[in-house]
Amino acid sequence: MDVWPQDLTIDEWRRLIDSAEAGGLTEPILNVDPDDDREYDAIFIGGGAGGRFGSAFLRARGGRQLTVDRWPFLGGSCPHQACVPHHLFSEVAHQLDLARTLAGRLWYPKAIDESAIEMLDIVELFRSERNGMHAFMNWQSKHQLGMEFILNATATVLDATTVEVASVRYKARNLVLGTGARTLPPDIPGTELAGVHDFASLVDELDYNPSRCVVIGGGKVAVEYGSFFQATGVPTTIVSRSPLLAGVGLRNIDDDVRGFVVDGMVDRGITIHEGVEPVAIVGVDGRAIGVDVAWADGTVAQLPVDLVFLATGERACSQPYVDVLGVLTDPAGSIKVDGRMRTSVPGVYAVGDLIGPPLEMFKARKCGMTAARNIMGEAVDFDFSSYPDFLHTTYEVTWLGLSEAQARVRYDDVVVLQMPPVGVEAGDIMLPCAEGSMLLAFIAPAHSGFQKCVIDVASRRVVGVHHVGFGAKDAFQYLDYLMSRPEGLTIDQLAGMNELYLSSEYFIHLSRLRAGQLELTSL
Ligand code: COM
Repeated sequence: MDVWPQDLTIDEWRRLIDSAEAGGLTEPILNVDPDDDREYDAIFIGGGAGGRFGSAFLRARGGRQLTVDRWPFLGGSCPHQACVPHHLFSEVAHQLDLARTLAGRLWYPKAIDESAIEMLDIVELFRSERNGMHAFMNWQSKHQLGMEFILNATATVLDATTVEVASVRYKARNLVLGTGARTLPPDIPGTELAGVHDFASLVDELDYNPSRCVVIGGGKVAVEYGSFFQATGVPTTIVSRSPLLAGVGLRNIDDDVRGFVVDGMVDRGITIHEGVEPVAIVGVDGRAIGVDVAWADGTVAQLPVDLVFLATGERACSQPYVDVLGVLTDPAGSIKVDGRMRTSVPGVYAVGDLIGPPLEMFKARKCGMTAARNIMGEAVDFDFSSYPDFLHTTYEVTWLGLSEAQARVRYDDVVVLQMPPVGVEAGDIMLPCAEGSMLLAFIAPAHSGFQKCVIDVASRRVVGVHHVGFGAKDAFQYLDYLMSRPEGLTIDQLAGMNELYLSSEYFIHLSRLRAGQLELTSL
């Protein structure tokens, strides 16, 4: 259907997307300007975060783009299966944890009604409402950003300048590939059984309330979804070959943060088996009923399940471009690009999860923007080797820069400002009581979080910040900006900032308590 002449409202977009998802609309949704005879500067294959932001930027620079997506909406997996449901589920985990922790105090009921908590309700809430977000993105992309796009249709790349969509060939000066990555299942029998899910199939397909879950994996996704499952009353076991949160991409997590987080998960009832090998998912009548796990001493035990959650990493969907264009990939299958997002094939760019880790939204969006700027004649690089990072358990965990251990290797003299201070137990003081944890500080101080700022004494520069609590993501976005300036951010500059809260996630007050020292010491 041709929507170019129509000025669809957000509600009309939603009905269109609903219809496409229900199978009522099977034809492509065409939003292509018939009166523009300019050649496309770029065709974006995939309208996720990278494709959408790249397209918006290229348009804003006066170029002409076409964006194609197999789904009937722009925005990609982030609002459909990944970041948005993840944030919803993590907020649910946080709220449930708060309700349980504060039960019987103030206006909180003596106990929360555990029978009213159903994981399926939350998944269905997301599933039933997500098209509202998709509708907005379509409306914004067309109405406000002036993008041309074709949705609900597969793009077939024929060569470096030609793409076929629904039997029509479109030519462009450049291609921008942005079709993401998919879960790489572990190489064990049984991953095809019913009841085995990854983050994507969980939101698309879950149709029962699980009663016991095994999560396979030890990284962010394992910890985040495991915490959600446990919080919704599903007893959860995490099985991981390596120690939890110790993968390469998580190397900057501070040891004290990791300890606080993992201990907190165990306190909340999650069973964690590290250094074990999942060897098979076992099924009866096509449905998973157990996970066979081998311990280091060779013994194998079966963990009973009705939900197995795969959090074993992702692999870029690069093969079609290798086959047709011959783009070079790394050993993990991610497309190789330079700092300008150029692949090994002239005129072909790649962005987002397709080029490998980190699989983060900011990176995808800025990759798209970088490709667009280069296509439009600017020579700009995007360096994402350092960035602020986060995960959720029932807490929000944020980190940026070096861990204390890393800093001690790199610098001769390092001090830390932390709360609770070294030697003080979490429950012994009502701190850090950062944003969003004041009630916890007064009622359950051990739950009020942890924070640490790492400083190089010689330069007085902040080289790492770490936070477990709530609401610190905002702070860390700005701290990242300040710390990554060539001149960095010193304890003295932090001490001069104006805090809006007593125990700020910016570490302002802790810095001010120490910045008077000419020879810095830890706090
Ligand atoms: C994120 C989708 S929810 S996009 O980056 O806005 O396109």
